[in-house]
Amino acid sequence: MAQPLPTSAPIGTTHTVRGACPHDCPDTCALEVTVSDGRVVKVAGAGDHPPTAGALCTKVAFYPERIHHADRLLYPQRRVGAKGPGARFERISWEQALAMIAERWRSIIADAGAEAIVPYSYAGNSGLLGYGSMDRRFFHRLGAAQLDRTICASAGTMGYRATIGGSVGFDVENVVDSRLIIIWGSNSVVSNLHFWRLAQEARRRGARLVAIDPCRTATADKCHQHIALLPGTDSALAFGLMHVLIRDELLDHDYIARYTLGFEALSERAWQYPPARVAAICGIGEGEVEELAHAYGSTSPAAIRTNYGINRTAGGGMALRTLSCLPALTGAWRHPAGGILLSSSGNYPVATAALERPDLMPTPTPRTINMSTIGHDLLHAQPPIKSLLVYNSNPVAIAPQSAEVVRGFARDDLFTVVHDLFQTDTADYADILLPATSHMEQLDIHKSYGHLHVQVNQPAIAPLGEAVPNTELFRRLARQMGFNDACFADSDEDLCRQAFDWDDPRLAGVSWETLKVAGHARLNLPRGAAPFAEGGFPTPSGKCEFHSESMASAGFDALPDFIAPREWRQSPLAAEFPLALITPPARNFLNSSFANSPRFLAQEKSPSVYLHPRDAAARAIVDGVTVRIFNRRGEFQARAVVSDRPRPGVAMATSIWWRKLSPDGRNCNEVTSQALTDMGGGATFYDCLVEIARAD
Ligand SMILES: Nc1nc2c(c(=O)[nH]1)N[C@H]1C(S)=C(S)[C@@H](COP(=O)(O)OP(=O)(O)OC[C@H]3O[C@@H](n4cnc5c(=O)[nH]c(N)nc54)[C@H](O)[C@@H]3O)O[C@H]1N2
Ligand SMILES: Nc1nc2c(c(=O)[nH]1)N[C@H]1C(S)=C(S)[C@@H](COP(=O)(O)OP(=O)(O)OC[C@H]3O[C@@H](n4cnc5c(=O)[nH]c(N)nc54)[C@H](O)[C@@H]3O)O[C@H]1N2
Ligand SMILES: [Mo]
Repeated sequence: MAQPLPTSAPIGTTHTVRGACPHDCPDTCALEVTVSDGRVVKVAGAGDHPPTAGALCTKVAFYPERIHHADRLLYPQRRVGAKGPGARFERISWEQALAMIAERWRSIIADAGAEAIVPYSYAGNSGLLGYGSMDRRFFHRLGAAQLDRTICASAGTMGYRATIGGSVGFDVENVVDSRLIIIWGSNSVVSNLHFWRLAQEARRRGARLVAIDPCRTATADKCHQHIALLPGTDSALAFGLMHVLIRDELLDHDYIARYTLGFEALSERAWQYPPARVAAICGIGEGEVEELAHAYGSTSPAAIRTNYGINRTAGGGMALRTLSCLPALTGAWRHPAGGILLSSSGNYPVATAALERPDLMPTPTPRTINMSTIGHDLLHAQPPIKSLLVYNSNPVAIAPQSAEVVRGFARDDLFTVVHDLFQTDTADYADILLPATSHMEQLDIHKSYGHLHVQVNQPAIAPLGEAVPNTELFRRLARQMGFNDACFADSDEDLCRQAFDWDDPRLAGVSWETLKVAGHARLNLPRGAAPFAEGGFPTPSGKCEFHSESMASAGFDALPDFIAPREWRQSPLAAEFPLALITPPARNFLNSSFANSPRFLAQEKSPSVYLHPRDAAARAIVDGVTVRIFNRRGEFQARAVVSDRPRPGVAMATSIWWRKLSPDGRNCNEVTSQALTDMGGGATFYDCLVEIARAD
């Protein structure tokens, strides 16, 4: 019934297998996995894969510890005590587990319809098979509710697409030749390490590096300049830059005339953002706006590397929509090392419909649940959610406004199935807990959102215990539910073959057969090229769209604008909760993954909140004391780090700790809100006012 297992090598031998890192990170590294006696003993970055260049982040370099962690889930289990922290489970067989799930789902479908069943998944595994293939087919065929996967990138993706047309940008390999690199709302050293390597090379060749971030991060430390704006004010800064570029004639009029749409209207809007106003909105100096605009307007090539850190406030969509106007104004796109990059994922000819089979869905199409409001929806959705299957995600730790999320998951009448490698905070609420393989135990095929290579992940070892990949879980569930459609019999290798449109010119010269042997291949896009030197944007007009008719007809502003954070520091709420809290990733965690590793917990020490000395002094907070971080939604505790890393008025707590491994049993999502972004229905994790006080 299972997939054919990789043949284990004879005892006493060592061999190396080509893998791909499946974590939700732009770098998608190529791995060399050394196996000895059926165990993974070493993981190294592939030297022949240009984006990886033989180097790995610390998390993945210690991967054998994660694979062979004593806490790996190895067998199906069912809960025997109460839901929640401390939940107890007992081993059952796969047959029992599948039968229990099918029986319960049949009765839910009979009573309330299949829409009462909700899949909850994100990118715990980012492989094309692991992320969305057999699982989607299964839920489509079941007629389950659909999940809108908005927790990370949907706002920025939509805003960027309005201007540029898709998730495309400069070829990251070209950035070594940039003269100015603006790292805008991204902490490359932590969350995009292999871009940082290229930026360092550019720096050695004479580039100037600028970081735009409310915190002086490890990345900002190493840049020539750091602009510490208030969270959620990026589009105001971008408009300030436009204002100066237009006022001081630092434009490429020829590029604008040929390859953009709506310049006049955009200029009128930019006119409303003189540097003095922008400085007041962003909490920075007027000179910083002027100086950055002049540097940007007079340095070529100039590259902007942005990321999703700026799409987590009320105006997160507009932030990316506005920023992405800049390179067309100065003609930065003319140069291979100029332009902007948010994500490169739109370059891949992924055969999404073949993988996911939306045609299996019933009509009318089942309802959609937004994953960013799962707490609210578990408590209030109508008709009610009766069952959840959680995989590739740990919502009890990572979803906003934990009090509602936890209350929702604790519902006695909710039937929850969790498939994971570990007993996460979410697993504590499972009725049935199923063991997942790691990527080193399964086959997969990968795109990337930070470079332009396709990769294969070959299984290195046999599945541990009775763990199965996501694909196999849903094959088994399909069989149990009596779904006979041929697509449920596809093997993982069949799925790999179906994952791309191999006839697309971007895959010219690459086939599944060649890729399987080589391990990785660059998309067939010209090296050293400037993709939009002569326009050709994937927008409806083919131009860079300052003015977007499609946004207007969808009910949005036809033009970019600045949208203030919902919890704005100048609002009445700010009197009670004067600090803007942001909760970006800790270096040693990947979202909540790795946050149960003794090694990385030791390195991160304890949940901490960074506070500027001025804000700390005003609250009699000294370095090292335990503080409460709170607002009307909830509170959590952390160790205070008094430091000038965050700018005054901003607090920064590294994320995402497991609740049950935190001293107070809670984490930073106690205070984050379920309010959504301006577009794309995204989460607003960094739109969060709090107060902080000593815990004693
Ligand atoms: N080590 C590590 N790497 C990761 C992850 C991880 O958890 N750990 N997560 C992965 C995932 S899922 C993602 S989406 C990416 C996330 O990586 P990024 O897209 O880079 O986003 P964040 O880490 O959320 O935030 C990046 C920086 O933006 C700053 N920031 C916060 N708010 C604002 C703002 O309003 N404006 C500006 N200009 N800056 C702001 C933060 O201080 C932070 O330094 O990284 C991936 N890589
Ligand atoms: N406060 C705050 N909250 C945030 C963020 C923030 O910056 N601040 N960042 C947000 C962002 S950008 C994101 S992307 C989300 C991420 O949130 P999630 O997508 O939930 O990511 P993880 O917390 O890493 O959890 C992934 C889980 O999938 C499991 N897993 C890994 N591989 C597989 C597999 O092959 N099969 C199965 N079944 N399970 C597997 C892992 O063990 C892990 O428990 O968090 C969001 N939450
Ligand atoms: Mo993310």
